[in-house]
Amino acid sequence: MTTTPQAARRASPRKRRPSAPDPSAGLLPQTEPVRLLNPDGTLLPARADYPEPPVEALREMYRRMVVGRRFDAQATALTKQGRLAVYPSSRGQEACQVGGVLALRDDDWVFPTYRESMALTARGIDPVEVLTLLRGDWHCGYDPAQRRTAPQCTPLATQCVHAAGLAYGESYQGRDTVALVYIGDGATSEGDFHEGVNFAAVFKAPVVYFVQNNRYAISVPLSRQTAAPSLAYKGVGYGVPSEQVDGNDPVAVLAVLNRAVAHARAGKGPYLVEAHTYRMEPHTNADDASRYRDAEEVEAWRDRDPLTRLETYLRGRNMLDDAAVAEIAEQAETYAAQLRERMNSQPTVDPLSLFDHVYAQPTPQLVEQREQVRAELAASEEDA
Ligand SMILES: Cc1ncc(C[n+]2csc(CCOP(=O)(O)OP(=O)(O)O)c2C)c(N)n1
Ligand SMILES: [Mg+2]
Repeated sequence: MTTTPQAARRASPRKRRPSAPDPSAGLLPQTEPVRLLNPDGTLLPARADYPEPPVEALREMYRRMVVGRRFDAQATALTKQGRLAVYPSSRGQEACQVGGVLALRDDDWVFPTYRESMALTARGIDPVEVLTLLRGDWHCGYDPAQRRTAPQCTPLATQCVHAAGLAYGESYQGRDTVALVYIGDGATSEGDFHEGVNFAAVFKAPVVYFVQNNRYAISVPLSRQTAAPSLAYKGVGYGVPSEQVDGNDPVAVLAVLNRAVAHARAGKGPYLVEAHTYRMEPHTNADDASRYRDAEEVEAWRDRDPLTRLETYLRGRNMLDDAAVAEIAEQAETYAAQLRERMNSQPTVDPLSLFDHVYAQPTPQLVEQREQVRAELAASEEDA
């Protein structure tokens, strides 16, 4: 009788082969977003992987979030008064806006998008400077090298490659600075996102890619943006450890970002964090969000407000009382009043300055265009 190989295998007890190590171990995000606070602001059981940040840091986070929300409302109002050309609000995303900058040192770099005005003010940049670009000027308002903050990026995802290059350069020169990239859910479909993450992974550039998944890319909902189980999975294919976090839980946002930044600073390469949050306002003042989403959906997210959540938590830890809440609210009012006053005086801008600083040696085309504008301005002055 002949025995088939299959039958022989069945007859002899199978030896257990030691399983090969899982190459994705340590890269995959948790199946549920990390959460340290319940939606009502009470603390969940402590976890070893994400220690709770110091309560003093969380109190400062609360202060910056309150001031940030007031700043955001003021900027929206300034747009209605014609003082800004456009304003993309980040109301509802305060935990991410402030958490991103609090996780960094002053000498680290931030690569923001157009939605990060609040983050930049939370970083201590003068709010009038932050709003310069949105006011319609040709420059970003602040000195990027001095503030370690790139200009707010409008072309989607281009900041991903800029950050990879800069962070690689910093580490090449022996410095331990980290670059944090803010990016939206929609922009993770762009080629530059993938190229940036891939480069950073291969060359171990210390970048934290911080995806604020606010569920919309203008009118495009997340369900039409990706078939991935979560945007955090996009890092795994490039060998980048990735995590997802409840983006309206300020304690968790800071804890997860602290770990991501520490990883990058230790020379272990980039990290990707997806924060699940929600854009409470329309895309910008030029958008009508009621055309593509229901009021009930927005209302449901109002109940997950990151500010109320942090306030409840801090009151429970005896780090905040009525007097402190009132004092911080007053600070926010003063901040907004000063901004209003300063923005109400119109700067005089020479249109010809548009051509300055483009090149050290202007190209013949630029010289020609400058001359055209100068002639038009002179003609319109004569007509007046
Ligand atoms: C390369 C490029 N393509 C298209 C646009 C137009 N655009 C501006 S904002 C936006 C949506 C981006 O959505 P998301 O990345 O989710 O960021 P959010 O606005 O929600 O913060 C689009 C398509 C652009 N600015 N740049
Ligand atoms: Mg979005």
